[in-house]
Amino acid sequence: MKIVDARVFVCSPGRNFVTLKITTDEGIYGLGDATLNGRELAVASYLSEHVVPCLIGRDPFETEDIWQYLYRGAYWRKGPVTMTAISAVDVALWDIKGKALGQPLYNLLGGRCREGVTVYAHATGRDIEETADEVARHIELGYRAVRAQSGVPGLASTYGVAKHGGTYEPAERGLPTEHVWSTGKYMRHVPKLFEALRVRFGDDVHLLHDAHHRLKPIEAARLGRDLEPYRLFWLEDPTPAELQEGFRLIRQGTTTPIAVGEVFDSIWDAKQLISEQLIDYLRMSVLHGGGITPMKKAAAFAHMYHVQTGCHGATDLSPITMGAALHFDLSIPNFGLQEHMPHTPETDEVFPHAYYFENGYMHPGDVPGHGVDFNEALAEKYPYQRAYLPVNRREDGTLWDW
Ligand code: KDG
Ligand code: MG
Repeated sequence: MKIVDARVFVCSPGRNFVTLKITTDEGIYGLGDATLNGRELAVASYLSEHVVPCLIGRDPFETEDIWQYLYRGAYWRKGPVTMTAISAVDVALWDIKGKALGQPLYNLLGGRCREGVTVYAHATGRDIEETADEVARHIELGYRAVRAQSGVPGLASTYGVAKHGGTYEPAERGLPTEHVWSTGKYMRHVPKLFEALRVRFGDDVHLLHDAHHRLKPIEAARLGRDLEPYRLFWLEDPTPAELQEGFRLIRQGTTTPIAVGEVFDSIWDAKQLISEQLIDYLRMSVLHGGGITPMKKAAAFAHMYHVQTGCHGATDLSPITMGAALHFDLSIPNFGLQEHMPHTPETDEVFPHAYYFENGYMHPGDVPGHGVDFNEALAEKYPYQRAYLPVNRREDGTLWDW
C-alpha cells in the first residue's frame, strides 16, 4: 500500500481545528488532528509545505520509520508546531493500519486492558456554590471523577471559569484578552472550595483541580499541603515545568498527587519528573506528544516509575484526538484517568465518531481504525477564525503565566 495524497483542512465549528487526511492507493484514508490552540495556521503550513511532500509514495504501515524520518530527519527537533504536525501524520497512519486490517486501533496496540476508560468532567462556577452545583450535575450524569474550578473573590476572571457561567472555552476570537492574577487571593480560596465539596459530596467521588502553571514550587507545596485533608485525585500543573528539579520542592512539601504535561511535546520534557518520581500522572497527549508511536514508549517508561497517564482532553483537541486517546488509554497497563470536555454539537457533527460515554466510562467503539471521521463538506461551512488564549498579568501589570 502507498500514500498517494495528503491534505490539510482548517475549520471552525465553534472553535478552530486542523485536520490531516492521508489517502492511499487502495482508497483507504486515515485522519489525524493537528490542532495547536492559538497557533493553528503554523501547524497547517508546516504540514502542507514541509511534511506532505515527503509522505507521497511511502508505505503507511511503516509508522516507526516515518516517525523517525519526520523527527530526526528534520534536524530541528521538538517544539509544539513540529510535534503536533508529526502527531497528525502518526495518528492518521495508525488509523489507516486499523482500517486496512479491519481492527479497532486498541487491538493493534496490545488489546484491551480494562472495561472502559474512566474520564473526568469539568465543573466550573463563578463561586463555590455554583461550582458545587456543577459537581452535583456531573455526578448525576455518571462521572466518577470531576475537576472543580471556581471564581476567586477579588479577581474578575480566572482559568477554568466562564465569565457568565456555563461551559468554559479558553480560546477567544480576536486578539488575546488579558486577565489579572493574584496568587494570594487564589491560594486562600481554593482550600475553601474543596472543603465545601467534601462536606457536600463525601469521599466517594474523585476530585481534581488545575492550578494552570500559576504558582512557584514553594507555593505549590503549600497549596498541596493545604488540600491534603480533601484527598484530591490530583493537583494539575502546579508550576511551569521547564525546571524539572523544581518539582522536588513540591514533593518534599506535600503528598497531594501531582499531574503535569499537557504542554509537553516529548518524553524529554518529563524524563527527570518521571525518573525521580516527582509526579504521579503524565498528561502529555497523543496530539501534542507526537502521536501514538512515542506515547506508547512514554507510557512504558513512566510505568517503570509508578507514574500513570492522565491524557489532556480539552475541547481544543479535536474528536480525532479523543478517539485515538481512548484506544491508547484502553491498551496500556498504567492508564490513570482521561480528561473529557464534551465538544459542541457543531464539532461533533463535523467529526462523526464511534466513541461514547456510559456510566462514567468512555468507550472508543469497535469500528476499524480510531473510529472518528471528518465531514469535509460540512467543515467548509465553518471557515477559520483567528482566536487566541488569554494572557495573564499580576495586579501590578507584570506578565505572568496563564
Ligand atoms: O489550549 C489550552 C487548553 O487546552 C488548556 O487551558 C486546558 O488546562 C487545560 C485542561 O486541563 O484541560
Ligand atoms: Mg490543564
